[in-house]
Amino acid sequence: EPAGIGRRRFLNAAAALGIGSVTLAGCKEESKPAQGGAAAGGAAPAHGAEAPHQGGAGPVHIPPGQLDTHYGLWSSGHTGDARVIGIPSGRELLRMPCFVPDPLTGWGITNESKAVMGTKPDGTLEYVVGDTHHMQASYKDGIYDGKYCWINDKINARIARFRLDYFVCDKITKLPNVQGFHGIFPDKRDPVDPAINYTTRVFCGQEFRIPMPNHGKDLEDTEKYGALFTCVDALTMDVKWQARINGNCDLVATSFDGKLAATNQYNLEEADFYAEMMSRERDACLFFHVARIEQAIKDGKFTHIGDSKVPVVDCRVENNKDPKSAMVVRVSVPKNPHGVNASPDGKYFVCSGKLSPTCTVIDLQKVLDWFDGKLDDPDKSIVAEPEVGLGPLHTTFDGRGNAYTTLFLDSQVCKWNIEKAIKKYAGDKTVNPIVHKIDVMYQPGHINATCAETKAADGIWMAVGNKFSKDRFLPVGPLHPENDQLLDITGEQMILAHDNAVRPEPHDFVILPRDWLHPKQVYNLDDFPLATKSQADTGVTRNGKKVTVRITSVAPAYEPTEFNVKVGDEVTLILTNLDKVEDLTHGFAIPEYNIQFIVNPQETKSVTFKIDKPGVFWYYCTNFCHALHLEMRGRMIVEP
Ligand code: K7E
Ligand code: RUQ
Ligand code: CUA
Ligand code: CA
Repeated sequence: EPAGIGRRRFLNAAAALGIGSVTLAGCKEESKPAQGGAAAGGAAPAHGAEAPHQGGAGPVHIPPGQLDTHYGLWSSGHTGDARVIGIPSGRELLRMPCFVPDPLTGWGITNESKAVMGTKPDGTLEYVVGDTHHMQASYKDGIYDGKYCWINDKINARIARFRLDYFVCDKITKLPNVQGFHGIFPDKRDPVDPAINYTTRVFCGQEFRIPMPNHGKDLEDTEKYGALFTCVDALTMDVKWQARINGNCDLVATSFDGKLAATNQYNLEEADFYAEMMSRERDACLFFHVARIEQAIKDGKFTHIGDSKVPVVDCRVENNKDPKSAMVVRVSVPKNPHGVNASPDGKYFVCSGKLSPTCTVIDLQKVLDWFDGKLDDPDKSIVAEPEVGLGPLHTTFDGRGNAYTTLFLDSQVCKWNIEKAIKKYAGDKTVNPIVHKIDVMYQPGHINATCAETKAADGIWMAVGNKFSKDRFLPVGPLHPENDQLLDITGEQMILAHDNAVRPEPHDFVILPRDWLHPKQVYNLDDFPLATKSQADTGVTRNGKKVTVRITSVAPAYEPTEFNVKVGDEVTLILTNLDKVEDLTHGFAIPEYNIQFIVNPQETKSVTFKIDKPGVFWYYCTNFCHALHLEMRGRMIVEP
């Protein structure tokens, strides 16, 4: 028995007796046919099951033929990509490759995806690993507009954008002079132009301090070490500017009025080792005045680092002491905070304590007052510091004035009321801001409720990403799945509704109603410059050793069904799927040549490869498409 769960089992068994019928699946009807009398018979299962979900958010089980009510956009951690999860079912609907190759779609194999990912001079991929943490979507008028979402790669300091019409990655940008790129957040409107009420910037935090520039000199000169807060243009995906800061960045938040961006900082000590990183009693939440930074750049007040062309402004606090011109201000937060999250009413940022059992609530109007010279001490913008429990990491919101913070060490979620926490901090000892705590399994990190960081936060479902699942799933060897749990938060008390095993390891995610997205399910042939629009235009064209092969697919056949090339040729093979029917995807694989990809209806993809093995190679369809799918193949005939 894993240590520390005995108490859980006792509590859960007691709760189960009260309800009278409990099933392993948490859904009585569903498990009846499969499990017979044993599961439905009312005996509490031996191993830690909860009562069936009976809250106000609706059923968790989505019956066959029915659709989920929400989309979940999920990071995949060191799997290096992103996923789309149906909520509330927890079903994984799609893997969205970005930073690492994916043989299903041919990501990292096709020329089009390699152009997005970036290649070395020899044509191979620049990077084949990735570590995605934070997934955030584009805004308009304070809610998601369904256009884009972004995700970070912590390993190689890249940011990827996905188009949400096709759910594909269309751009990847590398941040210069950055290591340990962690938090990201899009802005929600422009700080100056009221007509720009949508996302045009994405802010990116650098966690690891490195020499600036990191060219092998200054390896031990801590004065030369620094960290950057980077602004990426959301539309062009170019890096707009960077801000040199003290300490480090971790997570990022933006205000609804567009004026402020912030990052929590846990290494104000500027230390290289964890023990020293914990030496200060308080670290900080660092606020950026976006309009002033961009004015400074217009005024030419910037430098460059190394050979990067990106303008870098000086946002170190010692050079930003005058509130009237400062681009940055530091609000102190207890020891080594983690996530920073914006409340949906637009008023507060909440930093989670991590090493402190508290959350720190910062009033954004008061931060703006400091920048206006109307508040003498930036710490006077702190309006609450409720004690929530051990190891607070991230906070989400229900749109009804409550916050929900994950407690990593306590393996709980704490629901607390923001206004009550403010009253208590102001001196009213009679109020208790803590509303409810619930056990989650186990060690939760990220948390997000439906539409929580939008003006439409609705407090229906809340997902919690647990870093350990221990005994919650069938054992599959030493690597345990992780446990994404779904909670119903419509009532006063949270109700645990559903466990969902996920491959390690998701960090952040957002959940939005399904009608906020408008995906297209068939491509437009005209969007692909290389498209072969008619079967008559297929075939081989040769230019010396460079050979272009144009192929089309119409179920159940390619056109042509064979082509000839020679050892030493460099082949560019362009495949257009002329099928127009929704869901009629074909695959394309060539044995011994490391070629595999799919083409969706009306899509075109290309691959370029060197011919080095003579013989007959059957190219074939990998994606079951027709009764004659197995017959959908052709010969690549390679002459010596
Ligand atoms: Cu968002 Cu997991 Cu990268 Cu917190 S970090 S848990
Ligand atoms: S054959 S649809 Cu790959 Cu066994 Cu089956
Ligand atoms: Cu085309 Cu299978
Ligand atoms: Ca610290």
